[in-house]
Formats: sequence, C-alpha cells, structure tokens
Amino acid sequence: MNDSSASTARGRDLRIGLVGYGFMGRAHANAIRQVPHFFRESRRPVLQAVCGRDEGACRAFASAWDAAHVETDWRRLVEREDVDAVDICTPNDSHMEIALAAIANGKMVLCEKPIALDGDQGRRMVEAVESAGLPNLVWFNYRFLPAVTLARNIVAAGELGKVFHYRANFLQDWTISAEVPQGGTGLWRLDAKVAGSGVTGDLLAHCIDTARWINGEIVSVSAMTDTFVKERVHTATGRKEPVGIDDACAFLARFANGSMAVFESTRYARGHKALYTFEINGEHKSLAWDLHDLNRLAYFDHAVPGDRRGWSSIHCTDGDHPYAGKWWVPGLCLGYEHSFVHGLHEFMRRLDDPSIEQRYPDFRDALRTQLVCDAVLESARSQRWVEVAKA
Ligand code: SOE
Repeated sequence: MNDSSASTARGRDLRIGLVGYGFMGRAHANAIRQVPHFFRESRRPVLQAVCGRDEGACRAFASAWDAAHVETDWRRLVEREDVDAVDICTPNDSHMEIALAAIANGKMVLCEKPIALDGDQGRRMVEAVESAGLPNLVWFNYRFLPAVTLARNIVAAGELGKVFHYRANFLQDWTISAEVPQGGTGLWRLDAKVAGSGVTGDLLAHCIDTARWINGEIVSVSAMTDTFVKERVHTATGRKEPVGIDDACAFLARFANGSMAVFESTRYARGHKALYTFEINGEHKSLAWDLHDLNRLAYFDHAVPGDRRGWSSIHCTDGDHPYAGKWWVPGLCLGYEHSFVHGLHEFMRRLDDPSIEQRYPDFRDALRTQLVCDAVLESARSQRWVEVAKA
C-alpha cells in the first residue's frame, strides 16, 4: 500500500500547519508523528507545513520532522488551503493574533499553553473559536500522563469521598543568576511583555489545569509573588531593563467542592529543574504524583485493614492503565513526550466522535485556568483574597 492509499483507507488526513519550531515545536511535531503509529483514529494527523522567521532553521526542522512545506510568515500559513488546523507554538504574546487569523480562515486551532497573555485575550479567542464552531485544543500536557489520568479517574469515581486538601508545586532553578538576560529565543519567558507573567502563567498554569481537571473549579485565591532579580539585560536593547515577571509565586485557594489548596512555584529552588508534584487528600483515600517518577501514582487507601495499611506505589504501565496498553508490554515506561501524544490522540478521537466525553482542554477550559492565573496576580498586587472571574 502506498502512502496515499494508506491515508485513504483510514480517512482524510488532518493537515497541521505548525507555527514555531522551538522546544514545543519539537514536542508537538513528535506527537503528530507518533499518534497514527499507536492510536487508530480515522483521521491521521500529518505535519503539512512549518512556519518560522528563520528560513534555514525552519527548513532544517521541516526536513527532520518530514514537513512537506515551509513558510516564513504565519499569515501565509494560516491562509493555506492545504492546512486544516493551525498549531501555535510561538511565545505567548502572539497566540491571540495567530489564533484569530487562523479562525478567520476557518482553521481548527491547537495552541500552546497558556492560552494568551491574560483573560481578556483568552475571552476574545474563546468567542471567536466558539462562534466559528471550530474544534480547538490547548496543550496542557501533564493531564495525559497515565498516572495523572488514573488519579483523575479515581477522584471522578468518588473514591476519595469528601476532598479536604489539594497541594501542588512546580519548582525550577534556571534563573537564579542575575547574569541571565531577558528576551529573545529561549529567554522570552523572562520578558513580561512577551510572556504575560512569570512562573504563574508558565508553571502554575500547568498545576491549575491538572488541579481543576482532578478536583473541579477554583473559586478564590490569596497569593504572594516576588521578583528576586529586579533588572536584567534585555537581549533586544543590550541594556539593563526592569524585570516585570514574577520569579516565584505561592497561593492559597478554595475549590468549589469546599477543599482547600496550597500551590507554589519558583525558578529559584536551587537543585530543582522541573519538580512538579501534587497530592490530594480525601476522607477515604489520598493520591500523590511526582513528575520525576511520572509513571507512578502514590496511593493510600484507609479501607485496607490497619496492620496492612500504608502508601502503595502504582506503576501505571499495565494494560489496565490509561493509555499504557497502546504502547509497549506491561512494566515498560513512558515519558514526558507521551503526554503530548495522548493529548493529540484525545483531540483526534473526539473529531471522530463528538459525542464522547471531552478529555482535553479546549480554549474555554484554558480560559478558566487563565482567569485563575489573573486572580492570583491580582491578589498578589492587592494583597487580598480575590474571587476567580467566570469564563
Ligand atoms: C519552562 O522552563 C517550561 O519549559 C515550561 O514552559 C513548560 O510548559 C513546562 O512544562 C516545563 O518548563
């Protein structure tokens, strides 16, 4: 069977145009390549075109990941008739503009997290995509790891009983040196105009997405933030400029189900590169997860007889575990990149059958997460509790 008859047999391809080819571009391109190998939806995602301003780098990326076409202006990419969905992997300040243009051209949109710079931008994106009736996704990837999905399934089945506590951390240490500049490739996350915020939008947004998915909506927050290095050289000007992002953020939160939460994130936790952990404590059970041991879910069940009771560690690599049965034989591990593959698979699955439960975050869902981030930043500014706005 040649390529074209293979795709005909499985239905029409979903031709994706990728804007941006950095770290996230690779994660998404890999997901696009892997989904049809391991999951069997009727439409096959294909990397139709890649877009970036540096034509040479873009061509190199296209050849590494088998993209058929290269564009150097995203305006042309979103107009291409051979593109069905636009995948946005650019810095946060361009998400809204690219998404609105893609939607105006009738394209589905897949967008890197956070949805935008703030809730106002997010609302415009939600209104546009929903009134156009186009399928859409925001790549909050961690919820698709087998152990995290299992945690969600256990909580959704009511097994914890009343939930009392949720706590999450996302710790890094890569900006401790005052010599690290702000702005430009790789370092735009330190430039508030481009990133929107610091750890709140970049890291806590992940924790908030997972928390909302597992434990429901967050209704109010009380936060503190700090910016430890107040000025950094900006790569665009070569001069020291004020730093506008939050380097660290800690907040308390109340969920709609009455449970209370503590969240913390920083890029100043020496020794930690990407320590994302969460724990949830209910009346009957507790669950805990750690990105450094991502295939395991820690599980405590109070119903076990007292003399056997204790924390157990579920290695979520068996056929019974979410997604795991689609990969290797039981016991063999999955990694970070699989979270993106599973997210795209969930999107493709629902394109096939819109009546199934939606397990991926769409623009409206990501707007809700953004509104929690906005409330966190507002609370840190005003030093008071803030209610989270409704999406
Ligand atoms: C920042 O260092 C970063 O790469 C985030 O932008 C990602 O979203 C997170 O998953 C890992 O850390």
